[in-house]
Amino acid sequence: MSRLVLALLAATSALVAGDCPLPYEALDEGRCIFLDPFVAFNWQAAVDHCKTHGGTLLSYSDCDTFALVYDYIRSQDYTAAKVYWIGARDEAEEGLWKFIDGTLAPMGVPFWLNGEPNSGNKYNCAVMHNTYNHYWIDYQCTSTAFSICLRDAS
Ligand SMILES: [Ca+2]
Repeated sequence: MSRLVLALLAATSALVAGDCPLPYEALDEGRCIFLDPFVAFNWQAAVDHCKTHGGTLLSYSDCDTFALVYDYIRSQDYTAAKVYWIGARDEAEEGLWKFIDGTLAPMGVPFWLNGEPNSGNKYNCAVMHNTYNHYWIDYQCTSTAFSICLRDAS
């Protein structure tokens, strides 16, 4: 094979592989995603599940990531039909939504369903809910939902 073909093959495999360790898949050039459609967890167990797998429970505050994750969820019927945790909660102070790393989560549309969060101090964790086109709503932290972990590609 020519040197050019070999170079193209190398570049292609690097893009496709995304350097994501299993069970992760490439989300984009720099990030990996692991959606676990088999076991539902409460919020804290989902946080721990992602940590065990070297990642962080789904947390984002930009529309590009929302769109990528949305397309990923919607690409299969069985994943489109599920509810997924967001790594944000307002348990420490009602109404102050923070990600696991302590940064503030975005509020309002387009992340949250219009009018959400609206359920007060018994609903302190956020999910992407399939009934609401996977916009965020507040949810009881002790309920169960599915996990999506993100990590950087290596
Ligand atoms: Ca709350």
